[in-house]
Amino acid sequence: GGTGGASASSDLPESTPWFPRKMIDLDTFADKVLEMGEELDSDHPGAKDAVYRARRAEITKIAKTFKTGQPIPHVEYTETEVKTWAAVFEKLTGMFPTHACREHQHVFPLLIQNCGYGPHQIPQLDVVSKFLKDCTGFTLRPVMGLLTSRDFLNGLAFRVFHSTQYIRHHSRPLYTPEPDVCHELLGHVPLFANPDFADFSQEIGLASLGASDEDIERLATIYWFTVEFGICRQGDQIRAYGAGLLSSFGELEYCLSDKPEIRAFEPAKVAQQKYPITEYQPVYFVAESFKDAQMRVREFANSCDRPFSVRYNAYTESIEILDSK
Ligand code: HBI
Ligand code: FE
Repeated sequence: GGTGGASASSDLPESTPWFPRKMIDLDTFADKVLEMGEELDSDHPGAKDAVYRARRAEITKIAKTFKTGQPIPHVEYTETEVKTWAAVFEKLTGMFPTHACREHQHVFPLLIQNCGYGPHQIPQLDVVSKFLKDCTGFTLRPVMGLLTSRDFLNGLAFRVFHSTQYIRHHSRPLYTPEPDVCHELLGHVPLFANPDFADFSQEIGLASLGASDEDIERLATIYWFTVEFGICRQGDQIRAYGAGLLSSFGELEYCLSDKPEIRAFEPAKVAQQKYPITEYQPVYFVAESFKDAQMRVREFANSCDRPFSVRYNAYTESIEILDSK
């Protein structure tokens, strides 16, 4: 017993999928990345560029060897990399005032002041992680590429966001088929500095711990339509808060146009929605507020068939199991 690892887990049904119980358990995710991890997919703009691939491998080595509690090593980005960042930064920051939600706009100047955001350098994950920790308790962990939905969502239960540290290929600064540091820093990071959004994200993470494969699929779909492609009502306007929108200048324009269909955010329905991953979304779901969205996700999580519930203890950075729900 003692640390709550072995003894309490014997109380869980045997069919319960393994899940992290302490922050250090996240160290086991480090080398479990999906496709485009070490080998780049063939339609990736950098696939045939040996220099790019070697550089990417150099940066992902940080993630491969990272351990809980260590500072995230800084990367000295090249001139080419900074130029790519600058192109994305200039394009997107021009659109934020008219397209990003107010929470994103509130935090962005603080990131410029405190974290080195600007066109002339790529902010360091370590600096950004410390800033987020002060704002909401969220931290960043470097990751080599795409994690499974289960691992990725499980991290959110600990208020941990797995972030890539490499940048897209310089040949197409406004395109990337996978997450990169532009997507993470410009799309995700500003929202994780908001307390209500942090709570909302952690709620999805907590629901994912020990969930069935079917429920993981549903939660990943809810994640997709909120944290990645969510829009929200603000006064008489609709604005973007999803990182996939805030980091794509084409879709950011499109999502607020009259082309896509817009529906109310009801998790049970959202969870069933099919979506394309290589085209603009035909459907978006509009949240009334992050607090409202969190309550709805909590209700949805209670309707899932997990025979126990969980709580995060921030003092011990560990998960407590509550057997009756
Ligand atoms: N892995 N590193 C990383 N970054 C993501 O944004 C990400 C992921 N794995 C799965 C995922 N996103 C989502 O599409 C959902 O499946 C949770
Ligand atoms: Fe993302």
